[in-house]
Amino acid sequence: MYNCVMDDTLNKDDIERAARAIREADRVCCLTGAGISAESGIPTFRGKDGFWAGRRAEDLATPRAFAADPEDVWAFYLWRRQLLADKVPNAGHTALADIERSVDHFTLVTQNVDGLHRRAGSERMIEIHGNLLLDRCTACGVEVMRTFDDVSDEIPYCDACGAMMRPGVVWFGEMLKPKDLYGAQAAAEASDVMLVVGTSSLVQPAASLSFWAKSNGATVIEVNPDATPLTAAADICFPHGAGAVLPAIASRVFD
Ligand code: BV8
Ligand code: ZN
Repeated sequence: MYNCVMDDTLNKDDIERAARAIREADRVCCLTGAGISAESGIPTFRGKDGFWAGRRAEDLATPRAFAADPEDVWAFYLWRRQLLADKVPNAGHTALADIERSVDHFTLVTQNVDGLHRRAGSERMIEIHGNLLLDRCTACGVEVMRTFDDVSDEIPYCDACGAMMRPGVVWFGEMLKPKDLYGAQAAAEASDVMLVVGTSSLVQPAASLSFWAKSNGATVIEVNPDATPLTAAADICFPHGAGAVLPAIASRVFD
């Protein structure tokens, strides 16, 4: 029995419909965004606290910003790494990991770079925008996964070729890794249920995954307190936080 305290504002019939759709699905794809980590205390991109030193994250997460002032952008990512160091997965992350264990073909596609899904136990997942603790060489592409204890205050240099390292994330204006993008597209297009949690559905190509799933006949379930460009196309909408909705759904998937 999955222990979950039902939030009495949730629509119980919709919870039941969503759980049944997942239970009966052969393939489930889940797309998450910054909103699922909001309840772990991590600022979302477009929320009121999505700024750093008065500037928008989106203006700093670009190759142009890094080329113009690598130290400035490095300091931004260092701040985000330090912010993340004492954060833990919340009930929404944990519920997704539990649902993954009860579904034969479950693929989690996350836009988040905070690593909280993996720490919550998710395994079959694609981090399509990279990972905050990954450093990548600007020249030879060598990647080094850091721990919170060995992140460098200064920009590190590649052990293999001596070139400057950079954060191992996908910046605005950069291509996603083809294997990640194709894996995510395949999972979305093959899904019977597309669970979309905590994303404004504004960033491409991630946001298109939900519409591709829909056009291939998937039942689209959206979990987001705010309306998004996906809301009108979703089959079931939960205008609530992921931390309440996902455990409620998970508790009914198992019963
Ligand atoms: C690409 C890693 C093509 C970095 C991120 C000009 C040139 C090239 C491309 C473009 C261009 N103009 C536009 C584009 C496309 C661009 C794009 O989509 N821009 C947007 C802003 C319009 N996309 C790209 O650049 C992508 N690459 O297109 O390449 C190309 C082709 C040829 C040659 C070269 C390139 C790359 C996009 C990846 C960018 N990197 N992250 C880092 O983290 O520092 S994206 C960044 O945004 C994060 O990953 C974040 O997750 C993601 C999406 O945002 P959300 O996750 O949705 O977060 P947001 O704050 O927006 O929303 C949170 C939601 O949660 C809200 O709706 C809120 O209501 C909800 N919420 C709040 N609390 C809760 C909650 N929900 C549930 N529970 C709660 N408790
Ligand atoms: Zn190198």
